[in-house]
Order: sequence, then C-alpha cells, then structure tokens
Amino acid sequence: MTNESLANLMTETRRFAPPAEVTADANVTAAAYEAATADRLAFWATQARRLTWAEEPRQTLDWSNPPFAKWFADGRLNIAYNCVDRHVENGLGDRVAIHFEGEPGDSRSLTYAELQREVSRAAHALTALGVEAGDRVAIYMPMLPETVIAMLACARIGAPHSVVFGAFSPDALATRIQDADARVVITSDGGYRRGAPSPLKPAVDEALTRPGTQNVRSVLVVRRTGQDIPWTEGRDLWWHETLEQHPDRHQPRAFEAEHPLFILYTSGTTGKPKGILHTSGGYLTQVAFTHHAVFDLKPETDVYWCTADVGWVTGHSYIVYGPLANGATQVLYEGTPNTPHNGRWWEIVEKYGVTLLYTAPTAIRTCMKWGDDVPARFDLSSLRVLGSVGEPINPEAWIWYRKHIGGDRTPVVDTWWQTETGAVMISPLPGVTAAKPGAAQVPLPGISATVVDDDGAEVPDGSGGYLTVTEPWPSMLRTIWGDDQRYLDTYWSRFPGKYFAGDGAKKDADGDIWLLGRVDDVMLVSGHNISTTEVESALVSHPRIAEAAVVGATDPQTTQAICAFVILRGGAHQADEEAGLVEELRAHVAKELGPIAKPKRILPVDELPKTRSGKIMRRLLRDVAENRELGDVTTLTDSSVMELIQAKLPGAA
Ligand code: 6R9
Repeated sequence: MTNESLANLMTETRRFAPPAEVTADANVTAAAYEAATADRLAFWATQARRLTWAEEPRQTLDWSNPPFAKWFADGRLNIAYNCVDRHVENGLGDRVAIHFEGEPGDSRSLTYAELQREVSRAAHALTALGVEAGDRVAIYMPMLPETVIAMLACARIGAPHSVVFGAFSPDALATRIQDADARVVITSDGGYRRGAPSPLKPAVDEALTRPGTQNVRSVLVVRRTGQDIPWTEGRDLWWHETLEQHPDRHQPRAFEAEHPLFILYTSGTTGKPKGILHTSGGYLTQVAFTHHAVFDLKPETDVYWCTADVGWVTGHSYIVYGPLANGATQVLYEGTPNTPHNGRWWEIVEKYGVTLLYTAPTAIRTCMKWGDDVPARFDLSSLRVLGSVGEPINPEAWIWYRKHIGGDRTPVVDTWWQTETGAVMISPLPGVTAAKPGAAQVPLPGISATVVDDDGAEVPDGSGGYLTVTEPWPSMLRTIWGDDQRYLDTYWSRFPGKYFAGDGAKKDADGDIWLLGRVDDVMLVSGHNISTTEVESALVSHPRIAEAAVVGATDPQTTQAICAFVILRGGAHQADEEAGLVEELRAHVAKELGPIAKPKRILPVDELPKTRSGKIMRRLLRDVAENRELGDVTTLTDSSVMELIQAKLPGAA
C-alpha cells in the first residue's frame, strides 16, 4: 500500500475519553497495562492463574520450534471443569449461567449447578458412544443451551469439537466432517428462524451420504421444534433419551495444556476451508483474560450478551469459553433480530437488564437502517460497555451505536481478532483508552502487534501497511488441522518471523491502529492503493446510505475502477431520483477522501451478500462487477441475494 494515499484518507477526529466511573473501578488500569507491556511472558504466566490447574504449569512459552508454539506445556487441566464445576465448588451453583431466549418467546435459565449436571450426563453419553480423548465430534446446531452443553461435554472428555454453522449446506457440512474425520454428529431436529421452525437434521442425513463420512457412527439429535424428521435406526439417537440413562456426576480428567480443544473451519476467500486448531490451556487463559479486560466484566452483577452464532469463533470464545471460565451470567438468543418485530434485541436487553453487549457492525448498520425510534422505545439504561467485532466499524455506525444504544455514555470497544488468533488482540480498554470511532487502536496487554511495509519493516506513525503479530500469544492457532505446511505458507511466509493476518492497517499520528480490511480487498486505482473500508465509510457517512460494499473491478484505463453497491436508507426510491443521488454520492466521496477515491459506478441494491458472521463477500460482488460467473456461494446466508443484485445490473432483463 502506498502511504500517501492512505495518510490523507483518515479524517476522523472525534474522541471519547473513558467515563470517570468506569476508570475508577476498571478491571484493567493504565498502570496494569504498562506493567504487562514490560514483561509479556511474566504477564501471561500470571494470567494463567485465572484458571484452576490439576497441575500448575512451570513453563510459560516453548518457542523452540517456531511457529509451532507450546504454552504452559507442563500444566494439566480440564477445560469444562474450569468453565463449570469450579464455580459450583466455589458456592456459585445457583448463579445463572445462561438465560436462554427462544425465538418464539419461550425462555429458560440454567444455573451453573444445572449446567454441571447436563454437561456431566452428556460427557457420559459420548463416552458410552465410544468417543475417546482425541476423537473428533461434529456439532451442527442452532443456538440452544444444548449446543453449549455439547461443546463442554466434548471438552470434558478431551474430544475436540468441530462446530459447523447451522446454515451451512449438506456439502459444506460433509467437507468438514471428512476433513476432521468426525465420529459422532450432534444436531437438532431444527430451530426457529424468522418466525418458523427450520429443519436441520435432514442436512445431516444428506451430508452422511457423501463419501468420506462413513466413520460417523452415531447422530445425537436434540429435540427443539418437534417437527417430523427422517430417522436412521441404529445410528440416530435422541439426545434427551440418551442423556437420561446417565448419571449427573462425572469425574473430569486433566489433560495436557496443549491437548486439542477444537477445530473451527474458516472459509478463506479461495480454496478448501482451513481447519484452525486451538488447544486448551493457552486458549482458555487468553479468552478468560480478554473477556475480563475488554468488557470490564464484574461477574457478580453483570449480564452479558454476545449476539454471535456459536458456529463462529466469536461464539466459541465469547459465548462459551471466556464468559463461562469467568463465571459470567449471559443471555443466549436463538433467533433473528427482527422476529417478531425490529425491536426484539432491545426488548431482550430490557428484559434481562443486559449490561455488556457484543455484536457486529453489520447488525449495527441494519439497526440504523430500521430507524432510531426502534431502540428508543426500550429501556437500555442497564448497558455499560458495548463491543463490536467482525469487520472494521465505520465511524458513523460507531457513533450511532454509542448514541442510540449506549445512551451517549457507554464506552464502545472495537475488538480486532480472527478465528486464527482465538481471542481479542487489538482493542481499546473501557477504563483506559480514549476511544476513536472506527479504530481498534491498541494491542491488548501481553500482545505485540504492529503495521509493517512490503519489506516487513515497521512503518512510522501516520503510515499504512500490513498488520502483523510479532510475538507468539497464548490463544494462537497451533496449526491447520492435518496440514502444517499450509499453516507455514498461509501465515508465516510473507514476513519471516511474523504472523501475517491478511489485513491491511494504518498507524495514525498517535501510533493507534486502524484496520482497513483484508488486503485481498485493497484496490489499485491509477497507481494508488485505496482501501475498500475507507470508501465504504465515506459512503455510509452520507445520510441516505445505510450500507455500502466497495470492490475494485478491472478497468483498462485505471487498472481497477471503484465500484460501489449501496443500500439506501428508507428503502423505496424512484429511478430518476436514483440518478441524481448517484452523482451526489460520487461527489460526497470525492469531498471526503479526495477525487482519486471517487467511485466510477454506484449501484443501489436491496441486500448485500453476507456470510452468517456478517461479513460482506466482496469476491462475489467483484464477479458481478466484472461480469463473471459467480464463484462459490455455499457460505452465504441467503444465496438468492446474488440473483437480486444481478437483476439490477444495467442490461439485465
Ligand atoms: C473474530 C472474527 C477475521 C477477520 C479479520 C478482519 C475482520 C474482525 C475486526 C475486523 C476490523 C475489527 N475483523 N474484527 N476488522 N476491525 N474489529 O471476526 O474472526 O471470522 O476469522 O474473521 O475479520 O478482516 O481478519 P473471523
């Protein structure tokens, strides 16, 4: 990336100091931050004491065979014991672990004691099905307490789980079952989505007809919707009938800190999905610490809610492992934000008195589109920290989130991390950092990350380049499942000795980090590198734009031409008004970012193609902009979106 184009693109100057009352009582203070930076390994060794070890580790990091890290290698622990049993032993058995809210409005709350009994039964059940430590279990579920229980039961017996998004196709599920060679699949008859029961089990049946899945011996089925489903005798078992046969006490066994905890597949932009492998002690240390620090969690009084799906890494680290290791009380919601009405989320915040909320920019922009009056109808005064994850959050969405959800008072933490990093890496701290809307800003205590140029040299403040992590961290991926070479090639070869995350970033004049999106998405226009994120942010800062996705399309004159797909606020619009608006938008971007960033084409559309975790699939929009056949659409939430977009193209029937 050329520096001069980026340097003048960043125009955000608003600042939000941490509120005095948050600073006064913050879990992490500025002084603690300084101390952590002084001795990184000593800091992580101390953080590992958040966990209860069967054998305390004496080693912190073994980096003798980089980039294959071992953290706390001589320690032994049980992850499920840390997330459940120890809280019960500490007298917190009656504390609610999960307030489950079903989409149809049913709800139930599980205490830590109840969770312990369910996880114990499920652990016995898996063992009875022949699952041994090291065997893989695939979990293909909606958002239910049983999903969390299933994951913890696997962890308890040392069987790595591979959670597959409930919305993925039978083919995507089959590929993941094959790659991990799973022995058992845990699923449900279905779940409620958009006001109706949506089946899940038939997709498992179909996946299991594919070659390479024959090692799946059993399918455990949770009953959620009660709908009719196909049944294979001898293979399929009802979860409730199976669990009933087992005692609700189970002796947890201690595993080595480096025992595999889970595999989670990331699609990447091209190629076969990568099975990201996470292990136990280091992972749990960092998710527990970051959840405590970034959300300033006070487990006695806070009610935490992360709206992510459990099938995404955010659900693994910040629904299951981080919050439960910390003994938090949290909300788990099954459904969509607009069923039965656009205020459903805010109704849930009011109902449970949610204090800490963690969601994604895509959801925030959708709520902006629905209007300020929707959250205004609910009492959101319980909220005290708001988090964002998944994409760069454009400053307008950040400001809206703080103002309309956070009552213009709560800190907003923009947390940068990845499936591969396992836990948050770069984020403001609510009691320490003066926040800048749109920036993740600072590496967390114990994390070394910076922005480098093409040659791997750190860039000066005010310049752009590539985000790299320069020292190993406890929750780092250990490899790509079954493919060490791909692990080396993908993450460690571009900048020797440094982990390359694949994201573009910039350091501002204060040295704070701004994320600029995937480097694959950076555009080259007449010799200038321009980030899609910045053009999207400029578009969204116009009052008529709710959402924008920008791609670079091959262009004979300028190498690439900026092509924007936008969703208009307030929906319906006239064709003649559209033409005028497009001109106005182009001028608006030119004014915000400079003429070089002015989009060549702007196309108003009704929806954008997104993955289940809310990321825009720019690769598909590039296919459209370049009149190519569409690439792989299997990880889209809704594949019909692409047909709608293609139909809007000039020349389409
Ligand atoms: C947790 C998660 C990782 C990619 C990452 C980056 C983008 C996530 C971000 C962010 C800017 C943030 N990303 N958080 N970009 N600011 N706060 O999202 O994991 O699904 O693996 O995606 O998401 O591009 O490289 P994952």
